[in-house]
Amino acid sequence: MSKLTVRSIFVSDIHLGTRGAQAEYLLDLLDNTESEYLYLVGDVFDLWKLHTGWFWPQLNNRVVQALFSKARRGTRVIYIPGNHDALMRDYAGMEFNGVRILRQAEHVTADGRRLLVTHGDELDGVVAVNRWLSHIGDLNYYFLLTLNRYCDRIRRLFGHPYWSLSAYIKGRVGKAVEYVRRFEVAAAERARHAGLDGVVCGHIHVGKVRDIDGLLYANSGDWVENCTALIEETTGEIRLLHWARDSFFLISAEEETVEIALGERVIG
Ligand SMILES: [Mn+2]
Repeated sequence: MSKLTVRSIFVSDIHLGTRGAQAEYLLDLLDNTESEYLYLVGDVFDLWKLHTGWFWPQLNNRVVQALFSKARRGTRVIYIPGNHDALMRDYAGMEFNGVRILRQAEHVTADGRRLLVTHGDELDGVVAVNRWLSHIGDLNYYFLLTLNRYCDRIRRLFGHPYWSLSAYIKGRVGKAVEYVRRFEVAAAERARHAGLDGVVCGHIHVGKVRDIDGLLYANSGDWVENCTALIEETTGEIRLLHWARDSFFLISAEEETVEIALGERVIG
């Protein structure tokens, strides 16, 4: 099967090391795509979990191997650590097996736009309502991820594709919606101050491509709740890809058989 060939791929917030990481879907993306650039836009590893509940299945090693193998075969792999893997920021400027580590980057698209690539946690101070709320948010976050996992397991049992409970709840909570909006505006402002044409970031687990007062705002989302990535086409156009929903390679062939099987069970 031929691979999806694009100019660039941006992924972030994979949170390898937690049970919530959807490594299987990410591996599927890496195996079925080819690109000139691959940006890892932070929170690739969840080092906050190193001391409590570190979860590292064999699948995670395959993800890491897939990244190195892409670098070996000529993809320019750039790793910009986030707040959950901030330890890796100490290695900014260095290169490991062809993977370049940077604090932030400037990406020039095929159509000449200059984009700031950054994880986005540096905006927390600008955006957060208050510190107390952000701690509550973090507790909620891990709780929701756990709930999400059980929800997904039950859905799988009934043959439903992956769906994120926590993403659903977040989308409907007023405060969270307001937080997202403020984050997006602050990120775009940052690009404007740097004299650039837009920003590519992650951190808030809400994948999106939108225009904010003439600036491009692009968020690659996450691989815990939504399984999204940003791709840059050879024309320079940037789009959000929902890999768990739209992946021809993973879902489409399976879904049909599942439905038939369920149908038979209902009739029987
Ligand atoms: Mn983050």
